[in-house]
Amino acid sequence: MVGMLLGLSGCGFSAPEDVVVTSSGAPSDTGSMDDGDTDGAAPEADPDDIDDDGDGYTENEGDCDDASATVNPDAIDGCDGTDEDCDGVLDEDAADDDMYEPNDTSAHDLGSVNDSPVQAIQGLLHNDDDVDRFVFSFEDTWSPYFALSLSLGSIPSGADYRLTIENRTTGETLFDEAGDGNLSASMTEDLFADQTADFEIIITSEGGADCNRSYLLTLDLVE
Ligand SMILES: [Ca+2]
Ligand SMILES: [Ca+2]
Ligand SMILES: [Ca+2]
Ligand SMILES: [Ca+2]
Repeated sequence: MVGMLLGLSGCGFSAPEDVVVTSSGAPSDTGSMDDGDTDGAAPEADPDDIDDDGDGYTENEGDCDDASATVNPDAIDGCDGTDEDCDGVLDEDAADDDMYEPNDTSAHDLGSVNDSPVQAIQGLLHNDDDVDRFVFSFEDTWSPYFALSLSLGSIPSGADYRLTIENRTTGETLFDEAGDGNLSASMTEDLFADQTADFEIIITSEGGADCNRSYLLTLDLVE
């Protein structure tokens, strides 16, 4: 086929743009088109096989930004709104700076609210997949307390967080609401009656989690 094209080129016929005629008269492949020819020449390099930013990874090796050496599969994915390690999960290594982690799976123990009736916790949801769990115990003995006010405030603007409170002993869900701004639960004596138990607070995001902006969780056992 090439031989026929060369023969015709002398008669004003245009060769395909990826074929040039060399001084020796042999065709060579410039690679300006997909290398679907059969001329035997080595195919040109795939640009996605070239490590443009010198971070050790090409696009085909998982570098999702080959113009930035700080973005590659080996990077630490800190809190900056960029998925530096190219795994599709945003800012997950920001959890390393969170004193309450790893409370996704192992709840952070706040102790007994009878002993510490007022508590304030500044926590962070690193991304919309983050789950923050806290556990506290309550002993239903004679006491001057009749209600526990529990509030999740300072939810970042534009975000919706969910507050869930469960009785760990019975598995009962006592409170479960999502919203912005502030979420408040009041656990009255009804809920505590004969419920010397561990309670779990679960904070999740419905969207807009911000690893730079902490929420404020407060517990206030009131008389
Ligand atoms: Ca690279
Ligand atoms: Ca890169
Ligand atoms: Ca990531
Ligand atoms: Ca990041």
